[in-house]
Amino acid sequence: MKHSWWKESVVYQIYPRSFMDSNGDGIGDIQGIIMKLDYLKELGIDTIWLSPVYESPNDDNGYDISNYMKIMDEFGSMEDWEELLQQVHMREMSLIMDLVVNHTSDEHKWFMQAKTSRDNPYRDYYIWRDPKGDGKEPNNWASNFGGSAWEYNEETKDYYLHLFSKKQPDLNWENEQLREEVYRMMKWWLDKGVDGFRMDVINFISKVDNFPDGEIKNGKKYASGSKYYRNGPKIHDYLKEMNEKVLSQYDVMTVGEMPGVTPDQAKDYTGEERNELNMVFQFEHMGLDNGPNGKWDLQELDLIELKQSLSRWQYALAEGGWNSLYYNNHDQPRSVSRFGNDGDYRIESAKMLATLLHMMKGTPYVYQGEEIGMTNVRFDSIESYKDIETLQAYSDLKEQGWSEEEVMESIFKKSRDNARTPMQWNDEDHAGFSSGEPWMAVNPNYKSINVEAERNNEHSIFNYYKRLIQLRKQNELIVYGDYQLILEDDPEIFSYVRSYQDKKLLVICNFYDKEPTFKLPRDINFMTKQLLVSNYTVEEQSNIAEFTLQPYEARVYLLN
Ligand code: TEU
Ligand code: CA
Repeated sequence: MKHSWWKESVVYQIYPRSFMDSNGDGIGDIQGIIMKLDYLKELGIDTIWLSPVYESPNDDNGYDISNYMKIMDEFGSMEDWEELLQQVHMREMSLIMDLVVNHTSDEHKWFMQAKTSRDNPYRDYYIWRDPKGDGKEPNNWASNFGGSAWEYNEETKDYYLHLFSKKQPDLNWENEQLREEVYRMMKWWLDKGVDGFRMDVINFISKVDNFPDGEIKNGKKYASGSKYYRNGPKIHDYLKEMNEKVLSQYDVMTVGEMPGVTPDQAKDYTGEERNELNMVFQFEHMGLDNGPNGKWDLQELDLIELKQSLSRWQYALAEGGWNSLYYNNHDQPRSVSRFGNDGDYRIESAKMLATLLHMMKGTPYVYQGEEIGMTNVRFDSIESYKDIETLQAYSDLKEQGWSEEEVMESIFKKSRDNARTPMQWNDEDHAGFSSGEPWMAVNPNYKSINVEAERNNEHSIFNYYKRLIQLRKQNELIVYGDYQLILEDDPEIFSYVRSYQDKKLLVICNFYDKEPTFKLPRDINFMTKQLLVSNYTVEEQSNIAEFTLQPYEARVYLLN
């Protein structure tokens, strides 16, 4: 397997609005990030992924971009951004930017032009279709945020496609001039020195061009059109072109966000010889606690399914592809609340989950606050929620007859705002995030869960993450070793072995608060064992052939 810097990196995602406010207006900003770079260096981070900081009307918190080459006023100026890049590089870290080119904001100058007339030169940068029958939408696709995926435009008497909010019109990648504009913009950032891109819903950019109706389910008004726009017919042509014209000319890393991608498809996107992307964010494990009716339909996670899912990805991309490893980002609830236990075993379970992920093969991603075990939030009323998807779901589910309690229970478990409450830096007002009123309320648990407290405690989650990250740097085995799931059928223990040259790594994680017995499979032979990390104190001489695990216990052994 070829060695690369991005395979050896640990990435930290910053959601700028909620990270650190430097000027007291309640909104996180670029100078705030600069203030915290030493903190990220201390944690051992190599690469920072910055969620969008571009000019935006903020219908979807910056994922609706009105100017790709300007910084959002609230976040600072281009000079601030340049200072950030320089400060990141000075600390020998890299910076990757969010590339959102499936859609723009409806306030982008291209769309402002495009919507004015059918013969405007920018018209074809977007996707337009005539009304069907007596003025209806061109097809029955639902937007990912609810409602129709089509919006009527008075001036041109037709509809434009928006797979997300109506303020996020989809770009038409069939148009070569549009593609060239995107490539030019990417080069402009790369020439400034950015080290790569995280590409927003990049497997949505090629649509099946006859726009067939989707299948209506459960009496819903709109259907999912996803099989007609995910991994569409020209997706590989576009990515190869982007690679040839832009990416291949720089030493950068790329990660494509890809809802609905399968392991086989991911192999094509990330195959070493294919010249497309380095890795993808897949969603399989993020859907395991969804019921048949999707994300708001709550379902208990089945550990066997999680083991099978993560292992399937480890095996599929073992040769010539590469995995990204994540539980958290700005769209997902907090992992300690979702997969762990944010009550009595918050610390143990956060460490166990981190162990499980960080010892796998792939590039690990840490989302801000994960490293201190930040949890989901339960705001008293829907008024405190800000996220467009959450607010839309609240009204849609109510309309479908859900009770207030049922809706709020789903929001407590799944809302994207769980990840977006301000970063908890200390136990002072607003958790040290801002001296003013934050744009979104701080999680009330900041008095006990915060960076300052974590840093001062050698047994903290933060110091455990630090240890896991160091281990990855000290052991090529953790980066490049082969993966093998063991104890496949155990319903409580997630355990696997990594092998590299003549060494093995044995990872043992108890996923629940019970005390199951671990039995080492007989075919795992070794002469010496060394405990690399654990979340409980382990006796030096303890026997690993068979032993009882404590609640959420995790251990990693190096076997020789
Ligand atoms: O997310 C893509 C995506 O599929 C999300 O809609 C995701 O499924 C959802 O948030 C889970 O409930 C990306 C960005 O990460 C997200 O923040 C944006 O809202 C979206 O694209 C549109 O740009
Ligand atoms: Ca600010």
